[in-house]
Amino acid sequence: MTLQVGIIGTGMIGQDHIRRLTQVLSGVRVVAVTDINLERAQAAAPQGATVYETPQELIRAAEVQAVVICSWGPAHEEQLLDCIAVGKPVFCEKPLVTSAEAALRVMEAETAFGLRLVQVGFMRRFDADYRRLKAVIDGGTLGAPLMYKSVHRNASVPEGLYTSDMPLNDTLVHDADISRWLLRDEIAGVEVRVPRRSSRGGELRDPVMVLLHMTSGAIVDVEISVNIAYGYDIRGEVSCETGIAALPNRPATVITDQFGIRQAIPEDWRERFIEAYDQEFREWIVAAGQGTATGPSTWDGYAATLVADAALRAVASQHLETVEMVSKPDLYNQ
Ligand code: NAI
Ligand code: NAD
Ligand code: ISE
Repeated sequence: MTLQVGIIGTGMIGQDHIRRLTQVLSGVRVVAVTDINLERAQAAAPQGATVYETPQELIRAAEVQAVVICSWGPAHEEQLLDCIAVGKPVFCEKPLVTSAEAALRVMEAETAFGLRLVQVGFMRRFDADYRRLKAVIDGGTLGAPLMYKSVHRNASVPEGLYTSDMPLNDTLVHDADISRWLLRDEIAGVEVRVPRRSSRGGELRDPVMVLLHMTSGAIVDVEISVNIAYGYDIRGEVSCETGIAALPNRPATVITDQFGIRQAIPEDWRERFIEAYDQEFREWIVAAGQGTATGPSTWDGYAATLVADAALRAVASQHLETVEMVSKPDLYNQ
């Protein structure tokens, strides 16, 4: 069976996901696209796909069996609620939504529907290195995890579009999610420290240092730097009771020339997580073909959104801000 998919948002990641769904993965076909900027949608549409004028029309089209949302974060809530209203499985890029209240509205709609329909784009959970790291922690040979160091560096971010809130409500969501998943823990509190500002980002608040206080007492420190020039560098190291487990350095061609001996670093998220995005969609296609969703859920999107909200409060207050979750609906325990 071939899953017929509609894409909402044909910007950077929308175009990259269209490429993987048309040229890399099997069992799927992009039959529809839309974007608030219709010219961009037309340019990105694969051969034979229909360009719809609005997300509402695309979501309701009979030919569309499942939806991929790659619009910007503030547009996600309405598009998710629309997919749930018609019972279509939906892959939604992170952040799920941009406030805890919006996340609760999506959760309410999905639980009322009674079946998981939403997978959130937390692709790190599908990365082979993160999966091997988690297997070591879960195996228990190193004892309980006590601390986790997460380094999240972007070479650059789009000037003017990426604002000072975004290290905390756009970028940090990946580190928040991977910490909960790796440590099998929830985040109970957030602190933010702002060091000397990088001159490369002008007035942008960059870098930031975030402390996530986990329910177990474990502490996660996150470095977010979004203008570090040299590349897209993602690191992670878990300190346990009797040892340490860390993500490996990525294998890369060794170049020897007049500047010395060196290995290339990924330019951006597209390159670093290329296999992880492929794998997240492989798993999504299987579940969506059965009319449901697996993987990172609305609950996980809600948790990350709460952390983003707390981080924004913490950067203003310079105090520890607590995170309080509603009780977990049964739908997300299955
Ligand atoms: P982008 O700005 O390049 O593309 C977004 C596209 O959505 C634009 O073409 C825009 O015109 C369209 N759009 C916005 N609102 C819309 C609406 N209401 N209806 C239809 N189209 C709409 O942004 P980018 O970088 O592609 O990011 C898109 C999403 O993907 C964001 O949620 C972002 O957080 C996420 N993302 C995730 C990454 C990951 O590693 N998982 C990496 C990059 C982005
Ligand atoms: P982008 O700005 O390049 O693309 C966004 C597109 O959405 C644009 O084409 C825009 O016109 C369109 N759009 C905006 N509002 C819309 C609406 N209401 N309806 C339809 N289209 C709309 O951004 P991007 O970098 O592609 O990011 C898109 C999403 O992907 C964001 O949620 C972002 O956080 C996420 N993202 C995730 C990762 C990741 O590593 N998982 C990486 C990059 C971006
Ligand atoms: C982007 O939206 C992503 O999700 C990337 O993975 C992240 O590194 C970047 O900072 C975000 O802006």
